[in-house]
Amino acid sequence: MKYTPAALLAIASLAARRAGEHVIANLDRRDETDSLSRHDVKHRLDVESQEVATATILAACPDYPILGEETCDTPLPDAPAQWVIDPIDGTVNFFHGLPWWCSSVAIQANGRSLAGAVYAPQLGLLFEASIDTPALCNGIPITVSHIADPSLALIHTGADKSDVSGRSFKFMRAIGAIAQRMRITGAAALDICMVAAGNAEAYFEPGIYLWDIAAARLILERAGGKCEILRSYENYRMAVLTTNAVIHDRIKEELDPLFDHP
Ligand code: LIP
Repeated sequence: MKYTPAALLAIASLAARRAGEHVIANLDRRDETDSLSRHDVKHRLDVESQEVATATILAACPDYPILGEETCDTPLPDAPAQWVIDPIDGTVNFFHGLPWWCSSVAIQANGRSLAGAVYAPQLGLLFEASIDTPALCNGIPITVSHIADPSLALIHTGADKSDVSGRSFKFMRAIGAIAQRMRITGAAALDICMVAAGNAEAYFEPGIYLWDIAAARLILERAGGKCEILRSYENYRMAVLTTNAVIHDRIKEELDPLFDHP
């Protein structure tokens, strides 16, 4: 590849920042939705900020295709690498005015993230990492926590938006029983960055998408954490467990058998 990880990270960070800044510049359009459903919102600014991120990437690196949440139905050509964009992760939060959302951009090769950035403009947080640079939050190195006892762990989770009935709650019940406290904050990339920064011990979700985790998982791994895809489904959907690494096996032990229970 002709780009260094540092160069790819600079592009990812710029694209994530520009996507987030586009949203901030248009906060007065928070009610402009393309569709509203019981468990989801498709927002006009999602589409626009993906276009902003795409234009930023293509200006600096026209060589690889781009998988974006808003265009995920378009098949991508075979290529040695691909960019992955989630223009607004936490769209439902954003729609309601909750500042807990972010823009996420990563580049992947062979399923592995090489560089990624997660920008939460209303929280003033920019998380970044590449395969040969450390995980940073606002330029300062971050590391995972050392809590090894699940009963002292803060565990973030979320309700799979394609099934917020039985399945998600089965896992939530188990997490509630294991953890010191469970948190459902509604933006997977930020949940994972919280684990990376040592502000939580784990994040699990039974149905999440590649664009939600592509950048954050690298940030977590570079901060000393562990990310494991517990199940893979079609259309870029998966069940994912991310932890501070020391607690990983004990949480997996509790959650993994639940996939096979009705
Ligand atoms: C959302 C997540 C949220 C999760 C939903 C969804 P979107 O992403 O980050 O935490 O529970 O399943 O995927 O749709 O806001 O980009």
